[in-house]
Amino acid sequence: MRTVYSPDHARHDPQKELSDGALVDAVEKPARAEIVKARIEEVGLGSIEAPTAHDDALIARVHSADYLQFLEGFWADWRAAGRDAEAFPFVWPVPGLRRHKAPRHIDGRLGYYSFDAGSPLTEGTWDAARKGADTALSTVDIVSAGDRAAFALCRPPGHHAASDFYGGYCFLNNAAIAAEGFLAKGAERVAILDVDYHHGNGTQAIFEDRADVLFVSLHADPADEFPYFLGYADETGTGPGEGCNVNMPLAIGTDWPAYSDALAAALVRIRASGAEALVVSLGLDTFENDPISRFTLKSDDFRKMGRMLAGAGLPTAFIMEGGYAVAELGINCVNVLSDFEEAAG
Ligand code: OKP
Ligand code: ZN
Repeated sequence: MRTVYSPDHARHDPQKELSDGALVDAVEKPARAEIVKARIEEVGLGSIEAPTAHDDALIARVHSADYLQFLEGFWADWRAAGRDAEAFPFVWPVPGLRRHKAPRHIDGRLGYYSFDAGSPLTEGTWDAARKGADTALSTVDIVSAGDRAAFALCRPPGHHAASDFYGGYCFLNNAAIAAEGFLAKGAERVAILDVDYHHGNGTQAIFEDRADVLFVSLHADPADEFPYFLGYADETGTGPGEGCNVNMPLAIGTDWPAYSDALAAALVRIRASGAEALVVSLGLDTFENDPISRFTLKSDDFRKMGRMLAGAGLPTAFIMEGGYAVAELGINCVNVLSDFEEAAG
């Protein structure tokens, strides 16, 4: 399987994040991508290629023009305000306040375009995220040209980013952009399967009123886990998208037997949808030793996951989401991909 990777992911290199009542060492850091890349090389999964440049058209289908302008220009605005540390928002337009226009002040703008204070914005964030979108779109090109699957080693991740706000370490929604890529190549229906431990609230929000993209997500129950305010089972889609959003919240401590039951049900939904292409939001943070998560999948279970995903029989773009920097991250990620490939034949 071919991997698309850009060293520019490391331009997003946050030092600290706000978590558990303190500024702690950042969890979403460059080492994550390097651990995965090293494992791909070690097992010889396939070539590792630079992304090709794509224009903004498909990104602009997913994100609003003003949000993209905010992200691209943020660091210059932040510097102009006399700041040079990593940026964190601290005030948000929750219900009861008004979100009718972006304020002029940089702190107001930060809160307007975000949903959490745990996602540092840095000097290189835009460049890294923009290259991540190219990375995702390049895997769509590879799959559309005939490969059964390809892997986008994106960093930072994307599935928490909605059309006009960032959060959960995510700035551009790479999986949503990939889905738009498959639609632009002629697919009438695309499925996104999100196996990250956290609910992909951004992806859901982007597609919840649409029938052309089915979103199916397995994740920790939001009553107990980030992002807390989306990801419940009764969110089934709105308007024309009614029935095209499927949330499967799972209990803290979920192990492979329970997880694989849910995954089998998710794959039944995807097969029944008539999707012509599959985007997998590949988070590896369901692993038993993930530093911030609380499911109990073992390294070998990721092989079984890869085989089950291959059973969907669809052209597949794997988009890296979460999964944090432990030594097994590379093993677990490549276990999914290599067993997918073996099972897909
Ligand atoms: C991003 B992805 C833990 C803080 C966790 C946010 C987690 C974002 C996960 N003390 N903060 O879905 O893996
Ligand atoms: Zn996650």
